[in-house]
Amino acid sequence: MDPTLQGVLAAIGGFFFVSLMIVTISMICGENKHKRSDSPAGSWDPSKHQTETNFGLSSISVGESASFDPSLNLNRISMQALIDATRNFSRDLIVGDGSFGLVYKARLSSSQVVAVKRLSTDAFQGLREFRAEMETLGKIRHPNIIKLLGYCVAGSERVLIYEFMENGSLDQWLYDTLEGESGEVELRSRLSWQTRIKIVGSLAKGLCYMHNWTTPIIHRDIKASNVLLDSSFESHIADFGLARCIQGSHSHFSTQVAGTLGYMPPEYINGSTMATMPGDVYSFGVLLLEAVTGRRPSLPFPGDDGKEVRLMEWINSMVEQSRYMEMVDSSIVKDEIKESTVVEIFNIGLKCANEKWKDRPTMKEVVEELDKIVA
Ligand SMILES: Nc1ncnc2c1ncn2[C@@H]1O[C@H](COP(=O)(O)OP(=O)(O)OP(=O)(O)O)[C@@H](O)[C@H]1O
Ligand SMILES: *[C@@H]1O[C@H](CO)[C@@H](O)[C@H](O)[C@H]1NC(C)=O
Ligand SMILES: *[C@@H]1O[C@H](CO)[C@@H](O)[C@H](O)[C@H]1NC(C)=O
Ligand SMILES: *[C@@H]1O[C@H](CO)[C@@H](O)[C@H](O)[C@H]1NC(C)=O
Ligand SMILES: CC(=O)N[C@H]1CO[C@H](CO)[C@@H](O)[C@@H]1O
Repeated sequence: MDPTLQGVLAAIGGFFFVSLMIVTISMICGENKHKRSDSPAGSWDPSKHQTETNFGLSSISVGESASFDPSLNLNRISMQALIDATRNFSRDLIVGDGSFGLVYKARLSSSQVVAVKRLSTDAFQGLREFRAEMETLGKIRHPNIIKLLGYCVAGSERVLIYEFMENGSLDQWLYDTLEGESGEVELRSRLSWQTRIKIVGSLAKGLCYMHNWTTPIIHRDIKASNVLLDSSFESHIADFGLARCIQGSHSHFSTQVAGTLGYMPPEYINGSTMATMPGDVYSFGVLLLEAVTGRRPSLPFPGDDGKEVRLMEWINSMVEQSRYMEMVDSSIVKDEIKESTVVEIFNIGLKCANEKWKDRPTMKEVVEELDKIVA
């Protein structure tokens, strides 16, 4: 081809490409600007029903039964009300420290006790988390999923307000230690076998609910610190910062690295950007096994021969030798449990944590199996 003609063609092509880029970019920006002026919160619009001061929660009229309501009305609460409720974000009221900000226990003027999560202001991550929580949690209501009660947007501040969980996270119950009077370190508490099964069973129900939509909600970060416990030790799933809605049975790819080591299914690890229902099932299985063994999946520990071993490896080798009872957390009183039940529970966990995602059960099947055992 004539080099001059080639040059002209290249120039024309380049011109069109650049124009297309400019149009696309201005469209995206325009859309964002439009959204921002409507509602600082994201793509849905709570501003229509905002009330700055009324936080009596009477406007959330959703029953205990599962219901999906995209127009669910969250309360917008003023920064002043939050400053009053948290005594200007007093350190004494801090109950948790997540990767995106501190969590405070607060009492609103209505005398309701809530958890206030103040997202770090500078980080892009904080904004992402805010949006993700609003877009998922803000729309769903289920007894085993933490209730988002309201939010606050003030300047660069983003704050989320949740129902308060009196018994903190499962993580704290399994691993937090207290120093006794004479300096000895002991576990803060001992969860009984029954309590652990209740925690795992109610968690399964919450996950099942999330997966049961035509556009399922994938949590992607099921782990012990994201399982919050109320006064009767029912689970409430928290932290939807990484959650994704996916269409049908397709997996969703995103640019965000998902999950926590130890709970992450093998198929996520190469392209660590997937979100699938079987992925959540895997994490659930690991969590179940963690709950009954009291061992962290993310932290290798010395096995029989003194060599470091990971939770899943250890369980697999113990199962081969049928040493189920020995795997149960040593703080559980063994006389109170039947070996056959222990075996069944381990088998459910192992089926969920199967390396091959196609062989994992659905959460619906898990709920049914757990119900059979508990019954
Ligand atoms: N609604 C709540 N009621 C009581 N305590 C809470 C509540 N929400 C969070 N917490 C406490 O704050 C801690 C931090 O929560 P958060 O969800 O911010 O982070 P995380 O899950 O620990 O970490 P990451 O953000 O990395 O997943 C929790 O582990 C829990 O102890
Ligand atoms: C609240 O705390 C911030 C800094 O932590 C301080 O600048 C501000 O003056 C305090 N406000 C009140 C009302 O105490
Ligand atoms: C799943 O959703 C259907 C339709 O909304 C509902 O009838 C069913 O009870 C749900 N199942 C579970 C296990 O949540
Ligand atoms: C991950 O990558 C390795 C090599 O890069 C490959 O052998 C393995 O099959 C991959 N695993 C999955 C689950 O795709
Ligand atoms: C350790 C702990 O905080 N346990 C609490 C769990 O919830 C019940 C009901 O509120 C409390 O009585 C326990 O003290």
